[in-house]
Amino acid sequence: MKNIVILISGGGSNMAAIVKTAQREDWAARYGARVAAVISNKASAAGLVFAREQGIPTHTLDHKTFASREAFDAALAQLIAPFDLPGQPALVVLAGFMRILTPGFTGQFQGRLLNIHPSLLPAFAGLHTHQRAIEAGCQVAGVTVHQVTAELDHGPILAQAVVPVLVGDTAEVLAARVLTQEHLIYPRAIARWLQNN
Ligand code: NHR
Ligand code: GAR
Repeated sequence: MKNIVILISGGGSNMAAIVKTAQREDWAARYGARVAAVISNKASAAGLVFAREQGIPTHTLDHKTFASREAFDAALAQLIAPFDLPGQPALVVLAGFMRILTPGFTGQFQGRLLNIHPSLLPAFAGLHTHQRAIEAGCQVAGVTVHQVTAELDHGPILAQAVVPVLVGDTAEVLAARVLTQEHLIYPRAIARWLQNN
């Protein structure tokens, strides 16, 4: 069985969309894959509650208790290790995960480390994407699923979706419009990745 390990920091709605799609489409039978664990860097992440309700093992790894990013990432890799089997490497999925990962970590999981970023990359890498798109006068915004590399929000693009920016949009309103697309394209991109890998 190929293990999918999902990393979150907050609401976990993308994680929930992936879990629900995996159930509905029976990814175990179709791809031999399952969501094996959900890891959060924040104990308060609402997504942990959903994951536990689904019977998925959860872990919290509080980055504030580590002296360096390297130490945090090493502990994160240790948590993933039991799911990372010889011949069956784990797929690691960032879903609203808010800690920048070190080159050591991204190198270890290169090619099987995915992220969803709420902008049309290469525009608006980094944070506060919706506010920046509105302030730039963009008429469209959107979301990108990409492979994670050492360089933030710059890995190969796997999927994108576009939404309009409407007159009067606030960052919150635009974020909600983008999020509905995230919930559609992230499960699709992961399913395609599973099919091809
Ligand atoms: N790590 C690498 N190496 N490469 C990427 O492409 C990554 C990554 C880690 C996370 C998600 C990303 C996004 O989609 C992601 C992509 C957090 C920050 C950030 O500045 C930036 C981008 C992303 C996630 N984080 C602050 C930090 O100091 C903390 C911010 C906070 O806690 O609110 O790590 O946008
Ligand atoms: C999503 O919009 C995701 O694209 C974004 O945070 C939200 C998380 O929602 N990710 C980033 O901004 C990464 N820096 P969720 O926790 O409900 O999936």
